[in-house]
Amino acid sequence: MTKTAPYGGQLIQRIDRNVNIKTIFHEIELDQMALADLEMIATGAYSPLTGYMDEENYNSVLEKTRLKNGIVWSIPITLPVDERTASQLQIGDDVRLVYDGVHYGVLNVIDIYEPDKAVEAQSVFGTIDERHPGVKKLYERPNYYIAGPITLINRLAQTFENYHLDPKDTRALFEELGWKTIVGFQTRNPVHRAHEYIQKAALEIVDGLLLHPLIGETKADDIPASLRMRSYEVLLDRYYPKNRVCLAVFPAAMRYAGPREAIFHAIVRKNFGCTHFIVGRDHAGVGDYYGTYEAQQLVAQYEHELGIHILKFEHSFYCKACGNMASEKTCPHTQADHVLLSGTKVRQMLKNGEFPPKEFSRPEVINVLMNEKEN
Ligand code: ADX
Repeated sequence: MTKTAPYGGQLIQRIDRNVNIKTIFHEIELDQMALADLEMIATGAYSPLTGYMDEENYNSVLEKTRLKNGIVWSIPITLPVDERTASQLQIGDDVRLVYDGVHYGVLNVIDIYEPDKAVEAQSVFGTIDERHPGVKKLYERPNYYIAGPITLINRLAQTFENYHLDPKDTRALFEELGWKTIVGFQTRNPVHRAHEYIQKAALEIVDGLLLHPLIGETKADDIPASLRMRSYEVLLDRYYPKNRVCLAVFPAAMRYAGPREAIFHAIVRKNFGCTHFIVGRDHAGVGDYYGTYEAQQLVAQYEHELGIHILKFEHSFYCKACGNMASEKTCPHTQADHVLLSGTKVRQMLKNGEFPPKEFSRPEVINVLMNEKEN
């Protein structure tokens, strides 16, 4: 095992392919987010959670950013169902968890409750504005929550076969490689030079880098995971030391909860065996909902309790006068010398067949984004 203990002390393992579901009458149809959460709970990525949250834990997370046992937790992990399904279930029932006709899990019902979504939106996202993709998603999901411990009975299809590593696998790999300090990197966007810069800056002070792109559900206009993974492959091939980087996928859905999601992302990467975690500019943010360093500030409040070092990076860019990647911390020049592009601007350029500058993104990556079709 690596030196990092799983969050809460024990790596949760809830996979059992031999559960007999023939006698289980009730069934819940999962959505993509709940299905991904099922796998994340079962493999220990969400340790110490053993199931979808009951009302007490849910309220505690919203009000105090803590589970009811007092440990820090920032994102509600819930299983929404419609009113009809909720009315047919009782405490103590076993339920089959189904997605697209396949049985993936079972759950023992310990709680059924109706959330106040406005309260949830305000606590988690800091807004009730339905243009926010996380709030929109929250309101689209059904209105009752079912809680209880789960067991995963079937593994999900693996889209990126060589890159699916459970927390127990990354932990074993780090041990085998002799890495004592590992920095985790969350990302949902195509890799650019600033990402590369902060990853490599971190790599200067730790043994290994876990590149952990999120491949679960994202908002419609984000770049598809298949292209992002392909970009990483070409980049790693040419610009990263092979023996110091592990590329693996993070199958959960994106929440776009900015500061609260940064805490969640750090906890999860601790479970994957990371000792350090990068939080840069507007981590897990969207639009103008969060300040540039709000995520860093919130994580800093809880860092000593999380048991993972947070590496906070300032907004980084290429500076033409420096002839280097830099940030306000290291560069004396003005914005006129800085190559700064928003994600939206880059998406627009790609759409129009324009090549973003090589100071912003490696040409190899742009080639992938422009020329390859989504899988
Ligand atoms: S995120 O939603 O997963 O946070 P993204 O993939 O863009 O989006 O970012 C991955 C990580 O890199 C986050 O920690 C983010 O704060 C950081 N980051 C992205 N761009 C920059 C930048 N230009 N300077 C510093 N940090 C950045």
